Amino acid sequence: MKEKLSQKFSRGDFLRAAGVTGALGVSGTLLGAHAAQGQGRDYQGQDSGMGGMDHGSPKASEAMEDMHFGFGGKGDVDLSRFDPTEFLRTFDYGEERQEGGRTVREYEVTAQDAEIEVAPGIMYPAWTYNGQVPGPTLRATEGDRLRIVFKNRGSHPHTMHFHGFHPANMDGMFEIVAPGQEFVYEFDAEPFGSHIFHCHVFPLKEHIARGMYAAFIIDPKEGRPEADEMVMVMNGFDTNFDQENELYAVNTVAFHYQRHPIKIKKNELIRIYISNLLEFDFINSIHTHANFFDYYPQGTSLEPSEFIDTKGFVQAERGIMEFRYKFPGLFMFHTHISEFTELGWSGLFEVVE
Ligand SMILES: [Cu+2]
Repeated sequence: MKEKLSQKFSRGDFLRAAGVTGALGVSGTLLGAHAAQGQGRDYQGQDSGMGGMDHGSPKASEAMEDMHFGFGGKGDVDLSRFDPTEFLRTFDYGEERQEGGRTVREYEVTAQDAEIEVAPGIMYPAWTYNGQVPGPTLRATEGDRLRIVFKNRGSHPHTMHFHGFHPANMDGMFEIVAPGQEFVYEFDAEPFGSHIFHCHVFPLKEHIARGMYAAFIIDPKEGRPEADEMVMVMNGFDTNFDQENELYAVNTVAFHYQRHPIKIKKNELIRIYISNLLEFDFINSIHTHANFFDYYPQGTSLEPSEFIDTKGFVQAERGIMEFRYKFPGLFMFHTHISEFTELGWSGLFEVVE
């Protein structure tokens, strides 16, 4: 039933459900609603972007609420199943132990089919690592020995293909793991950087579009400066299987960080491990409002290569963003591809003193 509903929902339906007439109107409305909440004011006096309506009437407020939550449905997803706010700062360091004088980290990853909620009321039949999309963010330090016990409990063959150095037989390319089978990947963590892993079974685009990807962070031995760290995986979902995405997001749930702004502290160093796993669309991007960030391509250097406020990404491109906000308040971050913004890839930082 749920699957049927999601399959019927097209890209155009999302736009119509949201009442979208133009990019500015929608962004203004969303931001206006949140700004009003954040500052304890009501919607009156905010530029709602709803030309021709009496902003002060209860009906208008209701309409605003509808538009605000209208993106992908009313209300919220079931956060007890997957909460993108929690995912943001969750790192899986595996089970750590010493073997022959070196650090070994053992991880358990299970492939499984799972219905995931990608927008309020919109279910998607995903193929996942550990029942979630993105999969767990695996993290280690350069030089650690990694052992990843991969169990395929899904209905299709899968693998784990890590970006980084490893022997040919650990590439997750030829060692297809059939349903019910297991495979143990073992290799050294190198080079340090902001990496990814994903399934490499063909048809590749389906295995990726279904959700088989995650971030893979290798820290430099000397570490990086203390920061509030988070992971953002840019993705999208083709809910009616027409090889085109109906909605877009960071960390899966459309508009999640719009509904639940990311709280950060004024002047604190923020570090984001960001990657693009979007399928079907060739390019994605991130733009931070009222700020610029240091950017480290692939995270393989300790020196930033750019100081920018917008960065484009092809598929599998990733890096590290570092910045601080010097003013308190709500600041939008979103892809600068306006169409994707309106279909879910948009959020807010809430900078507090
Ligand atoms: Cu797969």
